[in-house]
Amino acid sequence: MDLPRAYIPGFAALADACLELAGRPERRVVLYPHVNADGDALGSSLGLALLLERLGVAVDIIVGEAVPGKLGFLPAASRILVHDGDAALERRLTERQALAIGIDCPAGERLGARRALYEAAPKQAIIDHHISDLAPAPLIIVNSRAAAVCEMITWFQLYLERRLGLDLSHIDISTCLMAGLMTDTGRFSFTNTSSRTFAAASLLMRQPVPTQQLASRLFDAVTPAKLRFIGETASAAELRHDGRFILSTLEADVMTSVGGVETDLEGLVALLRDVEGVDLAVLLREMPDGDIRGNVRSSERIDAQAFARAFGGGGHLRAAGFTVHGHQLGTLQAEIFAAADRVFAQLDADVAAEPASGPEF
Ligand SMILES: [Mn+2]
Repeated sequence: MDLPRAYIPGFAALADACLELAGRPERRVVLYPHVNADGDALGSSLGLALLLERLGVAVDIIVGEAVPGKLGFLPAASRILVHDGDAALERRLTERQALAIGIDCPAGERLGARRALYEAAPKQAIIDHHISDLAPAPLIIVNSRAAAVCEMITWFQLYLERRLGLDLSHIDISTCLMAGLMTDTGRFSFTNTSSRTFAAASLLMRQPVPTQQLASRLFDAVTPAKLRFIGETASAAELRHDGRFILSTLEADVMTSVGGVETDLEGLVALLRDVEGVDLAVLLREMPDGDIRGNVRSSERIDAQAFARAFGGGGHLRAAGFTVHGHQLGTLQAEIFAAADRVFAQLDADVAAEPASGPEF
């Protein structure tokens, strides 16, 4: 397996900075995954921590909020420290961090309340795969073509193995890194999945990674609360425009009676969008403070972002959202239907205006 050459200078500097801390538990590497850490941010942090520890380097991982229940199964997840403003923890970390590494985020950004702690370290590094305008620097390793930071850490593992002449593979490392690869690629289906992603996955499979278990925990598992939300979302759904528009609502009392948490709501609007024939899906959710949160998803025929912008929100072309204050759910629903009427009237007019025959080849 060939290590992508572009990584080598960055990896060499990062390995130097880490390996000089080997055997010195009072001088530690501290990992900072982005706020609301997901499978890639946590999987790559845990994988890197376990990897460095095999080389005698002491590592801490500090996150911004409690590890989400669905990621609690990751090997060594219980050792993750939560930054909750505890002064003693901050002091301990400040004293012993020799190298702070931002994981899956650009420098300093998306670290929330941990930013000062990260910046207080004598040395900082970044490992990230988002598009950013970070200037290249010795300990800044950014590759926006990597599907996941877990892909980058897998190559870092191979780099260390070659440099040190060791086999560092371990089932726990592979499991953590595979979890992040699967998360950020939608189980190897998103367009970011490259031959390098599969090559990295192949390296991880030197160990018997329980891929089926990972897939079911990361993607298929449904909490009892989520099951109820799916039921409520489905039964409140209303289709219009020959089944091309779908709107559903979750009222505040449903949230209260089901008693679910934020992650139980993931995927609900995608469920609406996936209904056959749907081009535009909107889910409205009454928040406890009276605001209404709207999630918008669309097919390639419609601009979800433009739709959300009309209600003061924004996002991506196919996935967007908005929050409105001081509205009754019923009133907002009527406004959404009216906006959808305009969108589909325009769409139908555009289709009618197209030449009857397609382009000639
Ligand atoms: Mn990521």
